[in-house]
Amino acid sequence: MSTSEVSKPEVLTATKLSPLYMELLNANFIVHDRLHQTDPTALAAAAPRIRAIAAGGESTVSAELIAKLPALEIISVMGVGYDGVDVPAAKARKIPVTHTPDVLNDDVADLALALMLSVARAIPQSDQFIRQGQWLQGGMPLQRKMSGSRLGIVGMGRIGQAIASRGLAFGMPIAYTARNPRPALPYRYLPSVTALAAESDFLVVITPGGAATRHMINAEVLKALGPRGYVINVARGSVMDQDALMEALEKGVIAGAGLDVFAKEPEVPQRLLNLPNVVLTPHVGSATHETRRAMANLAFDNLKAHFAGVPLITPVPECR
Ligand code: 8YV
Repeated sequence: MSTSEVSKPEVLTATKLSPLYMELLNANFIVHDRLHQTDPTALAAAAPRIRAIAAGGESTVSAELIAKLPALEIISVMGVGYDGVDVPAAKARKIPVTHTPDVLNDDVADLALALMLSVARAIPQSDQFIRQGQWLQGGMPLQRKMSGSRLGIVGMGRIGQAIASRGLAFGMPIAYTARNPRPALPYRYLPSVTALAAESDFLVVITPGGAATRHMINAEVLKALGPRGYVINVARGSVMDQDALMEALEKGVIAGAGLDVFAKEPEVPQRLLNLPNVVLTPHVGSATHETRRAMANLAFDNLKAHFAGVPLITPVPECR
């Protein structure tokens, strides 16, 4: 080990991370890649020197893992969501958690609108229609108009607001539900997700994951959305009762769904794949070169700030 390596902080990666984040970590730190999963004995040996955990938005960082790392000083998540991190356990040790808000707002909002249009206008089916030569036999069946229809947003944080502003450009009346109303915003607040669903044509879910929102979109909400309603999930799979959703789609309780997130990724049940009225994407809300680069930089810059002893750039709200 060279002299410069000796002074480099040691970092554990929580799960397989983006190559863009890994590149920065490898260039600046001594990285123990998923040692807790691959080699617990080696982890025990390195643990007294591990000062940081680098994680992704879907990573799990349990209280048990935190407890195994006596020198842990910071957890930096490359992702806006950090529902997999046991924040209370980190806070109990005064270990800050950081995430990457804002830089992905546009991409996730763009994908929400793309899923809305895809499911309402049957874009994947239209593509298949041409490729399979069906156009030669006649035109595509008519589809559903999106512009001007009612947009309901579950969660009015930064991404929710980016979705709302896009909805305005489509002439959509906008309502939302959230933990707290935001009177400064020009959108109608409804106190319950069921009430919001009843008044929406497109119900877009962009609320944090975790215990507080688990199965928030359940059979009752889907029933309220009704047979002309579409549900779009760009949040976390845990927010949706996936069994209730499949049943609602099969029975025509709702018109369709656009899903970027699933209960047990990367597994998607065959029952969901069999449905014609869903459009599926593999958790790609923030997956553009530009945004993933910005996320990796921000996740790394938080670690850099910590080790330089300067204020963290984007600690999670609980750690501010
Ligand atoms: C990514 C995400 O999948 O930001 C989040 O919370 O779920 C996604 O943007 C992930 O974080 C990439 O590491």
